[in-house]
Amino acid sequence: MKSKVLAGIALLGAMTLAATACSSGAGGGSGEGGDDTITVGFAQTGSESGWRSANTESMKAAFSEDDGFELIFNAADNDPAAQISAVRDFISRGVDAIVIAPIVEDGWDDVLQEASDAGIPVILEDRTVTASEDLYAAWVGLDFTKEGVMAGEWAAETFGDTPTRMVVLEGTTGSAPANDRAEGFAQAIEGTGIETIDSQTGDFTRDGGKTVMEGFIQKYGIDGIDLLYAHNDDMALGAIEAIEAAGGVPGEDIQIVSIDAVKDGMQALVDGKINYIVECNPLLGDLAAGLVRDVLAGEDVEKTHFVEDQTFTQEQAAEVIDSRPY
Ligand code: GZL
Repeated sequence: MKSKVLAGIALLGAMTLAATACSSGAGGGSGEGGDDTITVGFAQTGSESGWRSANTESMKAAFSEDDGFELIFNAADNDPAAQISAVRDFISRGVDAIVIAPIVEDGWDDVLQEASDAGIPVILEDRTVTASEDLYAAWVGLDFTKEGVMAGEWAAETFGDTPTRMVVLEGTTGSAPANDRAEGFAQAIEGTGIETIDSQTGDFTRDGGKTVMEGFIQKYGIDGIDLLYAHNDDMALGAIEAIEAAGGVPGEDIQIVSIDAVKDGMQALVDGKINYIVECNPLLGDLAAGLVRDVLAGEDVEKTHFVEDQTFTQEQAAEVIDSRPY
């Protein structure tokens, strides 16, 4: 499968210019807007995290009326069945294109086939699916396995052969980021002294991270845990509340490595409560809009488009936190 690696925000800007320059009306106005308006149904996961809010904002800004779109937005509240029925609703409304951030990887074959049969192209943004790649036009997002590897490499370098008791706050069960971040991290810590003593989903939410961490602390005690690997910042932030409520010092008694690099996570990193963060760039709106235009214009687009991520230590976070766009 050919893929394209898109580096950083600068390229996002270039894609925006390209997308804006593309001929409008490529959708033929078969949706609900005027002749040249491209009607797009966007099935978002929900509003589970700070990352999701930034992603939704980016998508709404890119699929704006000023840019020739009519966006029909649905947030599925992290409910896979509700998300699939939202896509079916887009199909019945005859939109020009459908964009999906799939909550979980499985269960998409039938509805994607229905969209294909209806002649409505589907673009995936953010998370991936296990359905055949013939059933969607393109995907743009992040390399979740690589994010897990980068987080694991920090842990391996930090703890090495030292016996280290780690607990894991997993993302939404069945989601690509949860599966791939677990896999990448495990690859990176192979042969080290890091042992996973417990692992449970916090569903990518702050409350979920706090509740699960409270359970870990009840079971092992602050002194029984050396390291927390959180699949996203929101769960790490919830865990920090639980650690502090139990009289522990996050970032010291229990070191924390997380993924996303949203503003609140980066602030906790600056404050020394998180030790390392791997970025997961949510600003995918311009790329997704460009792909919708290209696909509707009949252009030959590559199937996968990776956006590159970076990593942050506490020192690096202090240098950049005020200039970051999310
Ligand atoms: C990753 C995205 C994940 C984020 C979470 O691209 O799907 O979902 O890491 C979000 O914060 O809830």
